[in-house]
Amino acid sequence: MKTWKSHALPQLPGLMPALHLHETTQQRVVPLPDTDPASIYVCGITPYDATHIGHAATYVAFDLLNRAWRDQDRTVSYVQNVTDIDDPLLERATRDGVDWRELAISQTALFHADMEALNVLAPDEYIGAVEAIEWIVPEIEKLVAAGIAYPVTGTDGAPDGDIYFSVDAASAATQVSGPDAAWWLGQVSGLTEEEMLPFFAERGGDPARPGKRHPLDALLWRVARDGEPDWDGATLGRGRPGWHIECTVIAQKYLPKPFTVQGGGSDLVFPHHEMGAGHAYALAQTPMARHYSHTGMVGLDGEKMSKSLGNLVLVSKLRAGGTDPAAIRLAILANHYRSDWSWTLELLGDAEYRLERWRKAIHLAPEGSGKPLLKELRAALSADLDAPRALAAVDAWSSQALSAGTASSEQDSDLVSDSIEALLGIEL
Ligand code: 5CA
Ligand code: ZN
Repeated sequence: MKTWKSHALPQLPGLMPALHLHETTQQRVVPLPDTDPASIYVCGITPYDATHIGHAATYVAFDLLNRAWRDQDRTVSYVQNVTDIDDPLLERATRDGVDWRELAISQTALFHADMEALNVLAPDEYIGAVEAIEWIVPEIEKLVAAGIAYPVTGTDGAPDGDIYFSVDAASAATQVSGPDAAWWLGQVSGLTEEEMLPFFAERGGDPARPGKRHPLDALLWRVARDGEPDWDGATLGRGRPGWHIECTVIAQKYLPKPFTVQGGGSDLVFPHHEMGAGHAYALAQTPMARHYSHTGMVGLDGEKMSKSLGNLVLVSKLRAGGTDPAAIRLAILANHYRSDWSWTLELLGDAEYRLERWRKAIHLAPEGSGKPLLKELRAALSADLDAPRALAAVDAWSSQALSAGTASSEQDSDLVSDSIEALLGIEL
């Protein structure tokens, strides 16, 4: 599928130091693998009610990582999906009386325009779940053949056609030797089964479905139902894939096994990334990713901003109202990517004021001020993408520039403006 267009990336003198990033499975900040190339998969949108500030914050966070890697002169492979077939998308299309394909196409286009406006570097591969079905089917067939996937039985005791991933069979099959040679339920999230159950029910799972071997077994293939779209499933019969296997297969098709970083919001830790890791391990006998990284949840008025709650602030609406997208990006960057935070008009107002100040200061760069600022930006971003610290550094630099009395230099202005653009994605 077509992706959006990246703005040109200024080249900076020198290199970003070694990167450290919080690792979900270890719950601490660790050095990132520094082998080239770097590879990242970030879970994309389900295309309705896009793009709200929570989505934008997640993609801006991983954009900082992408920019940091590029500042280390690394080659980066970036893959993102779009979940263009799923129950919530079908439900929304039915509610609004529109064709689900039209809804997905229009919302994906809106998302791309928002990403471009927010100066998020585009992924190399942007893949829809629908276009991936032909690759997904043989992978599910492999899991069935290996005894890791099974058809559930209906109330009459006969298989009803839906295929599930057996968490017990998968963890038993991955107990092979080696330093990281295993997957078990809880490897990614660190949750106990008891803690998993409510998340599973909330986030697309069906713990109470009769006929499953384990309440946390996840859907791999849903056979055709009346009134729902379906695709050729070869030996699986017509139907459509479950959510987690889509991302697993897309990531494994386009990225190394394992790839460097799996990213998404913290709402994806369980079950999505947990199950994805299990699927990947069962298919390739290697971990899905070396590193799991998750962003905090953005809220509005004390609640998570989410499509189901309907408490959304849309990037496109703000843009249509004349808000500068660089101010939206700055408002996002004022929060550390791992913290949960709330969108407020005050936050946007502060970002607009900050942007105006930076834009005034950029023409008055004190001589010799560019290099120290670049060094501090790199230090902040290499330490778990500390954008608030980077913003504070630019604020301090701006105060210095705006206080009269120092000779300004065009060379320093250029370096500061390139640094802010290349590392923070803010165009002055
Ligand atoms: N299509 C799936 C991933 S495969 C999905 O979760 N789609 S989504 O549209 O619901 O979310 C898109 C991305 O934004 C995901 O990475 C999700 O974790 C993140 N996200 C969703 N809501 C928020 C929020 N309130 N704050 C921060 N990130 C969010
Ligand atoms: Zn995903």
